[in-house]
Amino acid sequence: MTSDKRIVSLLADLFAKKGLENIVISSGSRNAPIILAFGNHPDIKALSVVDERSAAFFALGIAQQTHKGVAIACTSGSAVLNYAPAIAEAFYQKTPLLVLTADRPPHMIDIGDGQTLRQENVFAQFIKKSYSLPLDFSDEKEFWEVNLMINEAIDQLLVPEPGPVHINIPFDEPLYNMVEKAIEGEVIDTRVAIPTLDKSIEDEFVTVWNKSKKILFLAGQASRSESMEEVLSVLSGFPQVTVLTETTSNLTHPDFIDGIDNALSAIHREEAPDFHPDFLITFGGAIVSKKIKSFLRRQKPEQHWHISVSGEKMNTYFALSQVVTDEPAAFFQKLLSTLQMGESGYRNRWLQKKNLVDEGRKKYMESIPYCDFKVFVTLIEKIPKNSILHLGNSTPVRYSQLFGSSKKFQYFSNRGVSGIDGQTSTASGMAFTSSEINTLITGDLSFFYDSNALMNLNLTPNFKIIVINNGGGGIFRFIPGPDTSLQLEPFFVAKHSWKAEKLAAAFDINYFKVENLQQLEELLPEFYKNLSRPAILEIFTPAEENARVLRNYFSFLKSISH
Ligand SMILES: Cc1ncc(C[n+]2csc(CCOP(=O)(O)OP(=O)(O)O)c2C)c(N)n1
Ligand SMILES: [Mg+2]
Repeated sequence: MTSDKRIVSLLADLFAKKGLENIVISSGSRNAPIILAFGNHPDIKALSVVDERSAAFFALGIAQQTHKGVAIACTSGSAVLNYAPAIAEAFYQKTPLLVLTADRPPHMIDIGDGQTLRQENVFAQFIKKSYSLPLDFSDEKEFWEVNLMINEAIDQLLVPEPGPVHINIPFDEPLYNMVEKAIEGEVIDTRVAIPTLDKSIEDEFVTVWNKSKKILFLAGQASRSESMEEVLSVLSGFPQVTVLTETTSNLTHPDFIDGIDNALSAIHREEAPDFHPDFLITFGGAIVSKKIKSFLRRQKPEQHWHISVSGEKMNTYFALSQVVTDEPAAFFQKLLSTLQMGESGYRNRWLQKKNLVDEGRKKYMESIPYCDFKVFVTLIEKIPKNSILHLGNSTPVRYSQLFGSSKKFQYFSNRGVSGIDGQTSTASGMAFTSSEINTLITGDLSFFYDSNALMNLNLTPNFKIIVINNGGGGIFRFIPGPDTSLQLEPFFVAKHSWKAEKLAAAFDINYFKVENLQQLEELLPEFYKNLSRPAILEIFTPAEENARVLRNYFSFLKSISH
């Protein structure tokens, strides 16, 4: 059985035939045909999440894990607009989200009908492509047009790079009628082959490489890639090469500089020219470190090349010289044998800084009281191996950078647009589809903001939420500007004394809390042992101490390098 709306039964048919599996549906009436068609399809897994904002982030988490398109479907009106934050994140983080919004027929828009707004093209600024389906098809030709359009919409989710696609679908009443047989679509491959790279660009790359004495690779956000790790490990052995990574780049090797802010804090103004690259090579998504952005913008590299499949012009440092349209690991691998090793002290200079700050950090840690910094050290050490680690925006994703990348984790964070509005939902989506333990480390404001993530019957026991409750947005006590403002506590920090305990009880989630390091160390095994329910661990930390310790940390690194 399926909906009698032929358009939507065709859509569900092609969705399944093209190998997509998951749809997250939010309750509503206008989207009833979508619910009937997808919900009854034997090869489609339909999940129900009521809050559209959370549902879209939940789907984003599934897509991040599976690397396959995941659909979301909602009713008409403001429900649609609640998808916007996750769509923007999917767009900038390059995650395939198929957005299905039910609508009224065009003649019913802006005439005073209920739960209606202008939905066509509503996500235009941050969507790969928007489609509007007709109400029905009347002949063979129209059928083929719709069939082609749906094929193309689904293919667009992944090529040339992944991202969100919107299909707005008008439905006439009655909405709930069923028929026995679905409309069968025909699968068409609409993907266009990526043009092969112009050989002259490869030659030019090699020329620039061979005359550069200071070559800096900077790896943006990406999921784990063994081929990238392998080729970069070889290149990081070249004396003129330094590889900078962040935890969210998911690349580890002892020769990579994996604590960018640590190392940069120990580089003095007068020695900075020795560390500046003459050839900067970037790939991947967002970079967390603000320090590296200002370092590279202050003194620009002579050459900056960005490598990506879509060939986007990512001019982050206002020095972009060339864009290479290729898969980065394959591109480096292809050229590896032609890249010369140069004589240079560049690699060693960076590695010396890394060693210096690593030693310094150990010393510094011995001297500090209980605070966010210390809590983080314990968490990184004690969170079980092979965990997927989700890092909330604000300080969690920044603290994680200070302790280097560990092979024992895969790191995720919504760094596409860095919102605090959906990390819990996203992490819960990934936990849903993965067999590993998924730990989210989030700030209190971010947690309370996305508390509807808990209003979800699909939460799984492998989902562990660690809330670092420092009574508001601790980041604003640290960054220069708000820290000296009279508005600091009410408006920037948004100081509060809320606790997560009763929220956890409302949604039947195990709850633990700690207020010092000893309690934390004792409780962590129990928190992870109980795998029958998802769980929240709330860690209360002293707000003012946190900022002081972090500020002093960077001053300390500066001082030891003199
Ligand atoms: C949707 C959204 N609104 C506002 C912000 C701005 N913002 C960034 S961090 C932050 C504070 C977060 O506080 P918390 O989650 O407690 O983390 P902490 O700073 O204490 O680590 C705010 C409001 C944002 N990034 N996204
Ligand atoms: Mg906080």
